[in-house]
Amino acid sequence: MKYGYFDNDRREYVITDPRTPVKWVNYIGSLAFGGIVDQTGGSLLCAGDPGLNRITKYIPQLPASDFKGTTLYLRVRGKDGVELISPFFTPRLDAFDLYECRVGLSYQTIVSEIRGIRTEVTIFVPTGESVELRDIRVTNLRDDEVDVEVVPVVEYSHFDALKQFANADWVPQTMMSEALPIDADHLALLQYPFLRKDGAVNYLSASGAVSSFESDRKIFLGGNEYGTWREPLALASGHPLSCYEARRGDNIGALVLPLGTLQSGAEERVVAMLGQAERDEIRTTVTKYCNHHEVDAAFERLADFWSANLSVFECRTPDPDFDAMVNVHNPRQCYMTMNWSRYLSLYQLGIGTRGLGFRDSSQDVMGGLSGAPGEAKELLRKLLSIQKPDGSAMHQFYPATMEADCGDAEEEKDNGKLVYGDDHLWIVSAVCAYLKETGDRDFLDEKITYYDASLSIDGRPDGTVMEHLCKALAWTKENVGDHGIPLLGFADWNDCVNLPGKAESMFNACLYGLGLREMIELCEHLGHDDLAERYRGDHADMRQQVNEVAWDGDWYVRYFTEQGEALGSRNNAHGAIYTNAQSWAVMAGFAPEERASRALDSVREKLNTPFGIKLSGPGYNQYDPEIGGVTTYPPGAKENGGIFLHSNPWVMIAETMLGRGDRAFEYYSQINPAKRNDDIDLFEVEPYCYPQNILGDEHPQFGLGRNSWLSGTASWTYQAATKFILGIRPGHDGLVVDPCVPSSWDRFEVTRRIRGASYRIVVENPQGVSRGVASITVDGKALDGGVIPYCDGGEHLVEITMGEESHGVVEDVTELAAAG
Ligand code: IFM
Repeated sequence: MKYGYFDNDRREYVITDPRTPVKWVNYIGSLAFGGIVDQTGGSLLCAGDPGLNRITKYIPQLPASDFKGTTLYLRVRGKDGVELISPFFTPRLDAFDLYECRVGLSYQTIVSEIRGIRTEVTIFVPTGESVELRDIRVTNLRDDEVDVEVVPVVEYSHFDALKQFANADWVPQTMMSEALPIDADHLALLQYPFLRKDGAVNYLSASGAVSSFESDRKIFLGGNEYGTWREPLALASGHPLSCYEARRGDNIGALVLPLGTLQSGAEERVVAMLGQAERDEIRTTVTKYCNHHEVDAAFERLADFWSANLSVFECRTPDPDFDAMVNVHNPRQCYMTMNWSRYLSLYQLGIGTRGLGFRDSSQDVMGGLSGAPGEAKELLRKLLSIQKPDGSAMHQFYPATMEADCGDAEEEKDNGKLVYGDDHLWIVSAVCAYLKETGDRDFLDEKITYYDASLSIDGRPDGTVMEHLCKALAWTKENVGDHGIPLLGFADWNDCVNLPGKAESMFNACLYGLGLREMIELCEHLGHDDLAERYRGDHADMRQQVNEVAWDGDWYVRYFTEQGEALGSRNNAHGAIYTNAQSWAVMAGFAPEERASRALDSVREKLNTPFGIKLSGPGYNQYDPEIGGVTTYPPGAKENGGIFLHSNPWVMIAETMLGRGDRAFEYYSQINPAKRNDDIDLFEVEPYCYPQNILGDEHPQFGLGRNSWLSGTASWTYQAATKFILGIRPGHDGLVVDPCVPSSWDRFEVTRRIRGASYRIVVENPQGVSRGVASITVDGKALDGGVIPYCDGGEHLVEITMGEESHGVVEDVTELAAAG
């Protein structure tokens, strides 16, 4: 460990050195109000729309030594005079005796001790509210008494995050501050752009009395514009702040909150509040949280939410790093991606043309739905409402307005390529996953409108959810190219391979195949035999087509250009093999057993590295407009031969389908960020969540992680670990048990809560196999087959013995292929 460690009992990661290689962040609140908080207390907050309702000015591109968005000072008067302390390390950067940033479940607690003053601050957003609370406790560890003032500071952004940087006269001319008395002791310092003065405004307030405040950065820093955050002259002087209500300028909020005299050993508490609300609501919220019992109760509600969320799947295996991720950090990341999509992180700043992606959110639903099925269903409804009447989908939507667009494909409007060929297909798997988890069959009959921007929402055509799914499959069936493989459109999952004209995509073929498998299962469950039969036929047709045209000898090709050239083929000097064509051919049930293992062996031989599996290789080494955005990256970066983590769990899943548990687990472990905790200077990003990508071995910085938190990696690694490695996955008729684990594991346990019942599943592996279930008992009774029927509530004990004599494998890839 270098910068911190996992505290599994408290379900936290503890950062012990604030000088992490890059900022390490956590999420608080939700897209409705919330954002990211870093390990030095900086926060990027927004409400509803990160591009158009930004609250704090957090500029990730500035050096890590700057404070960003929010910070805290203490002004301490002791026997040696006035001292300034920054308990969050930045901006003063003084050496600490103790520093602990506890990265918790939707909260961050920063504890620091410096020069005999201990500060503990817990930062969180009460569920469903539009205010960030900073619960601050200061303890005097010195022998002598001290006088302490606490000074929370926020630097505001203009609500339009892009304008903030684009117009340096208009923005400051419009920014206003105003002091709003709450009662005789309390005030809220408001901040708003002039044009919004009658709407929701930002405010900074506190549970303690405010002795003075500042709203203008220049006055606070002093020094005629050359003061610094390290030594703001207005604070260092020891005098009260100016109490200036700015009518233009660079707005900040700074409150001086006197805690009075702290005797040796004494502790005082004050809560700072940073919120956004209509003026007449501010008083209610501030008054509420002036009562510290309300603060404690809000924190407990948050803890209860997370206990319930995480209790749906808890495991105990021989690998503590696996357990830490599966029990806490991975489901937390799944929940955050389901909420934030790719809208706001240190790397994706929600500005301009990035909304919630159809494909991204569909996949996020699959990872987040077991812990939060209600939120997952809401998101599914939104996604279905941006599916078009023809079955294809808009690429993304903006949740504040529910307007949708086609993302980068808008550029190709005139060339008739407005569609990403994969988007609509993801919803099939997402809805089926939701149905398997919840058994909510009524959802299939719910009517949801299709997206047509030319019509008002009330005038749009609608269809049942089942019809939406059928239309999605039908669109792909009807839109194939010269090889009988589905059209690529502007792009498929790999956003940045953009081939002109009627290029075809093996990924879309496989995603279609998986969608068909899901619909076959669903129709069988519903007794829709004719439809099931039709989809079996469609699956068989596409399977045959893929195997006829896309097998390249040792692996499947990835694309066909309009001219019929195969990409991802042995004949290509660059981009000769792509991981996804191999893993997905197996997941779709298209690859016959021999080709499946050959294709996955090729991935291992050509693309595997100690830090993960590369997306493709070798990397393209110059820009080629005919191939698209992928060639704008140097070899080894991102989609161009980088280790794009999202595609790694697909290989794990495919390996489990072949019963190769040792390999699946090796692939799991090599990208497990918890395992990078000891070589973290190379990895750089947070060890408690998955990054989107790691630089590949063609890049000089091989092993460096980038773009942490908001990635489909979260959902798919969680699914790979829980449903395929541990092999406990919801089916329509019961809980399927089909573990595929390292042969060295002799035992593991899972507690799965689903549909109102709880199953404690104890798995013994006396023969050291990877896959195969020899026997199952439920509450002492032997079970035939590998599906535990859903029980009507209660707690149940499931005992499983793994062994060669398998009857747990219910959807083996070759069986399905044979059925096709
Ligand atoms: O699949 C995409 C995703 O939608 C956005 N980030 C990159 C991925 C791979 O290109």
